[in-house]
Amino acid sequence: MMSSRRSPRTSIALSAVLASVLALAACGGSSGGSPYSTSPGNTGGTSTGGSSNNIAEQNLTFSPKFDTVAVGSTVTWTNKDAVTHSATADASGGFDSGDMAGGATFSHTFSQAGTYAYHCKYHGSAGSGMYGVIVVK
Ligand SMILES: [Cu+2]
Repeated sequence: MMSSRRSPRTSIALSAVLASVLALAACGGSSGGSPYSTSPGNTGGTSTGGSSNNIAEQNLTFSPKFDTVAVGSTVTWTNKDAVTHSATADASGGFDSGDMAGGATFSHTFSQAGTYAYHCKYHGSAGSGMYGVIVVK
């Protein structure tokens, strides 16, 4: 009689183990997210995120790299490097500063909510190198 009680307990324990294995598998299955993620700590940098209408192009980096602005905002990029940069939307037909020599500025007004990924055509490409993301909301 005593031994007959063990059986259900054992199967409950097994179910618990199985459930946690499945939970772990589910966690491991989710991939690392897109390079356009705006979640804090995405790159571990100190000045990658912000909410500014002014973005610096400095040390081959857009700063803030991940920017959040309100609908209708005009964002101005300023090239603080000596080399030529650009602020070019990843999406074709999007905004494009063209060549920006050292000291040059470029402005674009975002009239629609959305996520706008862009890059420098000389030092980056979509999602890598010198790139940035503007979230308009
Ligand atoms: Cu550049």
